[in-house]
Amino acid sequence: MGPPWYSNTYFCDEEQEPRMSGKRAYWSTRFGFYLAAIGSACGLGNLWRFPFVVEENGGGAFVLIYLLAALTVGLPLLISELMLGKRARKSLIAAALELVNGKSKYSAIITRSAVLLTLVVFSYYAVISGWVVYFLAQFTAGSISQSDSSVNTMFSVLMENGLLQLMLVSAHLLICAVVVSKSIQEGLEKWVSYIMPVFAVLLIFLLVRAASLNSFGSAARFLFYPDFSKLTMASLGHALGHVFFTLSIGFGSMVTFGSYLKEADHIPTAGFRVTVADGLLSLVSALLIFSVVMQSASNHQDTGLLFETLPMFLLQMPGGWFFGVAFFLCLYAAALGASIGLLEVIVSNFMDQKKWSRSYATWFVISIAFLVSFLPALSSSVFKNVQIAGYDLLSFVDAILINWLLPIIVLGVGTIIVKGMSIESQKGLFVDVNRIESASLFGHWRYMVVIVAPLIIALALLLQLFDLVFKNGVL
Ligand code: ALA
Repeated sequence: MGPPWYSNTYFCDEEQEPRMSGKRAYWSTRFGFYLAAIGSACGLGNLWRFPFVVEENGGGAFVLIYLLAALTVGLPLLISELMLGKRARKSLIAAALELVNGKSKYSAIITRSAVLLTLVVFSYYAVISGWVVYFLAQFTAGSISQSDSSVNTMFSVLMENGLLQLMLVSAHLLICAVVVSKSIQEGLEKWVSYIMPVFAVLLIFLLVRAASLNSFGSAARFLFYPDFSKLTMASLGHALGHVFFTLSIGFGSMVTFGSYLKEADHIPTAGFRVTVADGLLSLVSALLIFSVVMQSASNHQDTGLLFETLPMFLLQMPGGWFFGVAFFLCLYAAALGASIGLLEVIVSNFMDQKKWSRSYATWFVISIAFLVSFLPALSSSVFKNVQIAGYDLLSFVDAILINWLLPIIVLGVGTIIVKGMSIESQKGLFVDVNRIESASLFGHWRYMVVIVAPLIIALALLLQLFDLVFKNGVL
């Protein structure tokens, strides 16, 4: 049983394990596809990462650049990845190699690096998901009280206890493994399709409550009034990195999602809706979190921003315990949906490449991810004195993965798609004969992916390099 869009005949393909047979399953309803794709895109990137990246980059001007980057670079590249998946109906590595008849070393290197990057991101994401599990458990047990110091102490205890963090990571990885090894249709979309709409309603409700705080106006001004003097040379790179991370571009998850689209589904519309939903969620989350941050006198920043501020706000509401449990439950569902989207990519690539069974591939990947997670999980305890270029270890891992490696991989994958696929097949996948405007949009899309996106990514990387070399005194 499930919501109306989750039918018993969810997939048209009757194969038990579509990937093993080379056949692909399809979404039975379009709405189901959107919820699953949005569920994979929306997650900790929107609620946990976006607010602290905005704070680091000074607010409104950064938000404006982020939104422009999402529409001009993120959306066109998201469409490319969906196109590749829909055309090849395979996972990233196999789909990209098929484009070049398996002959390009460049394609093999780029796509394998993308899957490797996804594995590292999945592992580091598991650490933050573990923090969510911790707060969910604290709220459920009623061991969190309505005071700033209680919330801060709780967060500090978590930060200082590396073993606890590793246990939380294990719990999260175990849940992901069980869901993914049970196969995609039973795992991924069912969870997402239940919880994401509830989360959206809860966030809007919390935002309405936050609108009564004195700080709401200042938060709105901070987020929406662009003060360009606050930007640094690295801000464009931070905006792009976050766009790719939050839309799950460059990880291959959108290639996997594209492979499940039906023949009649219009890819640009799908990409546009996912981008808009993801952007709205980020803006709502940031407005909520900054209203709360600006209301309290204490200083919160960096990766702890969400966890140090929101619990207190929730507790101060009538029925605070209930809202705390509901919020962290929904946040965990979002984190799980995104984690499963990432894990699915790694597992399906191993299945396609090595012909491993789903279960073997899942447990293999989970074991590696657990080992990789040690570094970020212990960054605030065992490695707390390690500082690299002014970053603690967790922030450094985050910056290297998202601001540097991800844009490079995205550029590589985008190049494979636009060069490897003939213009005729791109047109066939992009244009919907029933929509007159889609033929002219095709030219704009090509211009964005062939010229604008690569130039902006290259410029962002160059500016970040200048920032690193001159501001941090490398030279
Ligand atoms: N796109 C996922 C998120 O934003 C990874 O959390």
